[in-house]
Amino acid sequence: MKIMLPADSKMHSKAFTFGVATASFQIEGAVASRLPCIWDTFCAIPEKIRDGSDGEQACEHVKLWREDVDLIESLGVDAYRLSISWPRVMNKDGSLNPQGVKFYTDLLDELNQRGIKTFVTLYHWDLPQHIEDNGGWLNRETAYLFADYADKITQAFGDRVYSYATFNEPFCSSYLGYEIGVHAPGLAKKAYGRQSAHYLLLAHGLAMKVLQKNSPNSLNGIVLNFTPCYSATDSAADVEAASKADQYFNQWYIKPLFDRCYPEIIYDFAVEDVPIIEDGDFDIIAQPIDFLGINFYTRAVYEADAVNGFSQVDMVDKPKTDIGWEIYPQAFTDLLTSLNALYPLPPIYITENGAAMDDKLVNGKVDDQDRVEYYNGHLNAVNNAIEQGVNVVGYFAWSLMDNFEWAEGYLKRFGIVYVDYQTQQRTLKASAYEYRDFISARK
Ligand code: GBH
Repeated sequence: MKIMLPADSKMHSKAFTFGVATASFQIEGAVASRLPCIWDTFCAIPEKIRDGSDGEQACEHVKLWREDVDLIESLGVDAYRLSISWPRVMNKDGSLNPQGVKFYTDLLDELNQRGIKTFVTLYHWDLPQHIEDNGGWLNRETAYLFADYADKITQAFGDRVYSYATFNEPFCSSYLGYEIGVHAPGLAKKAYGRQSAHYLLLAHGLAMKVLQKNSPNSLNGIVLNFTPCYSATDSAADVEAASKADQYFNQWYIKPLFDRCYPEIIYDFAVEDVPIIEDGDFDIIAQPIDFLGINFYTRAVYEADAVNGFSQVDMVDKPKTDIGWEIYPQAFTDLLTSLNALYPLPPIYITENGAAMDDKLVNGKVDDQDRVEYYNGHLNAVNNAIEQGVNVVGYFAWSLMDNFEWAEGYLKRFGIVYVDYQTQQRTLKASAYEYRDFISARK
């Protein structure tokens, strides 16, 4: 199996950026050299993480980062997307922690020296625990603390960063973390989900202003995840259900960025579930962005539900990855063309796309042909969207290497590089070789 695009694809041009992505908590380890964060706390609650694991070791990236930069370079990618651990770079009193800052400036310097573009996400879910203890994303004050963190860290980084994203997937923080409680901090109330989403978006807007002031030459934006919603049948009720699910899970996070309001499903809410929104909030949220990051993994199918309005249907007998997510590349094309029709989008980077597979290391090799096929199908889906006029300018594979997969612990492997957690040895999988060859074949 090869990764192959049509010969005339725009993605064959060197102007298109290819990269690999990671996130701080999922790879760094070295928890003792930073403040505790909500994921440390969450991992300590029995039953929350499927294998009972935590971020204590992970990929020991803080120790092995030089080796990991070699690894990234060996793939021949144009860019590396990483996230900054807020609890590693800031002290409780709001001052910068020089040791934590040095870790990232050394890393960024090394990447820059090797001509690898740096895509930095300021928040990939690891909120300092002392801020959660003060209400976390249910406290409006946290949005201002985030803007202050953005201010200090971007000044410290100077011109080292090619692109900043404020947040990774506010949906996951608000819905998974505060509404259904399967992610940190593990709270479960609809009103919490909606309120935290609003303060996360407010924090994005406040931080965007800071980024444009402190780092006007970098490409600044946000990363959103989308799970496109399809209706189980053509019945009006199911079509309506899919539309409501789409408003709730997807449009909720993008519509305010452009249209200065939430989707109309907000009018279905019970009074106590409607978030507190202050005058002027939408003007802050809708700061112009230089790029939009889109993370895509799978789609979801919905049917009407008398109680909840919509409920997800399991796609039995359909191809799935080993984490149970349906493999449906057409949804990627549909997503990109529909967003392009709905909003005046800036250039788009696909900031994550990938598959979890139960990889096995056999005689020093991992023959993950199913993952190669996933990448081939999804890169072609992106190419189809580009052909239909969508301005996608970059693509990042999730992930550089196997890592801590949140509530799934270390059981699910998303890497194109295999990690043996006993020895911390990294081994390129077949998908890494195919991705490398595909990238190097560009004109
Ligand atoms: C991303 O989250 C994260 O940014 C990254 O840290 C993580 O490792 C990676 O993806 C893999 O999970 O329940 O079948 O409807 C993605 C989160 C994935 C949430 C798809 C919604 C819907 C699947 N999204 N999921 S399903």
